[in-house]
Amino acid sequence: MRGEPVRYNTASGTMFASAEGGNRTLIPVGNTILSRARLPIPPLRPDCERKYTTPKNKVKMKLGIIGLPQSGKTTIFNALTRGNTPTTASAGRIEVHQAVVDVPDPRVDKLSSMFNPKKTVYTKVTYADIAGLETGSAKSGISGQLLNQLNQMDGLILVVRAFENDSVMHPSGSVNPLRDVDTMLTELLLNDLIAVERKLERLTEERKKGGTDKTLNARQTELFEKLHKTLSDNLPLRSMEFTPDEQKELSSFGLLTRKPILSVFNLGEGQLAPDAKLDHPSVALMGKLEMEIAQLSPEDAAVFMEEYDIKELSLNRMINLSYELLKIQTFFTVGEDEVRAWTTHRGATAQESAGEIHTDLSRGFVRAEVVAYEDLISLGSMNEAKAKGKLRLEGKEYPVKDGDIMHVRSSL
Ligand SMILES: Nc1nc2c(ncn2[C@@H]2O[C@H](COP(=O)(O)OP(=O)(O)O)[C@@H](O)[C@H]2O)c(=O)[nH]1
Ligand SMILES: [Mg+2]
Repeated sequence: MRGEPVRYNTASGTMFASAEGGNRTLIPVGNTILSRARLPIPPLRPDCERKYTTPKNKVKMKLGIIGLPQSGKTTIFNALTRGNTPTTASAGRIEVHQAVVDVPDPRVDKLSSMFNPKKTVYTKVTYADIAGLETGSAKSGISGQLLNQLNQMDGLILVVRAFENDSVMHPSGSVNPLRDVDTMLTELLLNDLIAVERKLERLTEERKKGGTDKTLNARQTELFEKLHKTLSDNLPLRSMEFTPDEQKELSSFGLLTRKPILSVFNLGEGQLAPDAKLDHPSVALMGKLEMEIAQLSPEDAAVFMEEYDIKELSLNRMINLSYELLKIQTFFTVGEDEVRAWTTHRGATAQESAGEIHTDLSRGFVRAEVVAYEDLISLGSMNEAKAKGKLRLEGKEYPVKDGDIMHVRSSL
C-alpha cells in the first residue's frame, strides 16, 4: 500500500546549475609574502591575480546515494542540497540528480574571521541521487545502467530505512534496518562476485586459445582468484590491501565493494539509532525532519531548531563522515582576497597538492610556505607565526598534512 505521494515544487534547474560548474576559481598568488632571505625565491609576476580554470585530473569526491526503494534516499539528498527533488519514484527511467555540497569546516570559519577575505570557499563533495532504477528490487542483480553510474562514484552512501510509516510501503513488507543493511551489502558483494567470476572465465578462455600475453594472464588470474576468495568468504574487497600495481590493474574494473561506504540510518522523529555493529562507519539522522529544516530560511531554521531543541544538524556530521570516507585531507590557502579549503590525497606531496590549485603551480613549483593550522591559530597571526619560526619553507617532496596552510611559490 502506498500513501499519497508528497509533492514538492521542483527547482532542479537552479539547484543543479552549479553541479559541474563552479570550476572557475580565482587563485590568490602572493597574498602572504613571507620569505626567508637565504632561500632564493623568484620574483612573482606582476599580475598577482589571474583567473584560471581548474584542471581536470583533480581529486574527485563523488558519492552515490544507494538503498532500497522508499528508504529516504531522495529525502536525504534534498536535506543535503537544500533542494526539493520530488520524492515520488520515476519508474523505469534512470535519472541522476547531482549536487555539490560544501563540507562544513570550523577551521575555515576561523581562518575567515582572521583574514576577513572577500571570499570564503569550503571544500566540496558531490552527491548523486540515482533514481528510477532501484537496487535491491531486481532479481537479476544490479542493472547495467545503474552499475555504470555507481562505478563512477568514489564512495557510496547507503540509506537504510528505520522510520515507521504505514503509508510508505517497504519492499519487504516490514521495517528492519539491520536486515536491510545486510540485503544491500550482499547485493553489492554478489555483484562483484559475478563480475570477478566472469573475468576469471575470460582469462581461462584466453589461456585455452593461446596467443595472448601469458605473464599478464597469469598475473591477472592470480589477482582475480584472490578477489574471488575474499568475496566467497563474504568479505568486501575494501577489506583487502592492494599493491600499487594491483590497484592500477583494478582501476578500470568496476568493483563496488572496493568503494568506501557509509550507512545512514534514516530515523523517524524521536526514534533512537539502531544498535548496529557494522564493518564500516554509520550515522543516524531524521531524514525528513532534516530535509524540512534545510528547506527553511536560515532564520526560520534557527527558530525551529531552538523550539525542538536541536543543537546541530546530523546532516553536517554525515557530510563530514562522507568526506573522511574518501581518505583525503584538507589544506588551506589564506589571504585578503580568499580563504579557501582544498582537498588532497593523504600522503600527497606539496607539489602534487599545488596541482589541486592549478597545474601551473605544480609544474612551476619552487617552494611552499607552510604553517600548521593549530600554530597559526594559537599564535594569532602570520607575522607572529613567522617570528616564532612556525612558518616553514618546504620543498616539492614535503608530505602535506591535514590542516596545513600553504602558500605556493611557482616560477610560472
Ligand atoms: N516519516 C518519515 N517518512 C520519511 C522519512 N524519510 C522519507 N520518508 C518518506 O518515505 C517516502 C520515500 O522517500 P524517498 O526519499 O522518496 O525514498 P527513496 O525512494 O529512497 O528516494 C516519502 O514519502 C518520504 O516522505 C522519514 O525520516 N520519516
Ligand atoms: Mg528517490
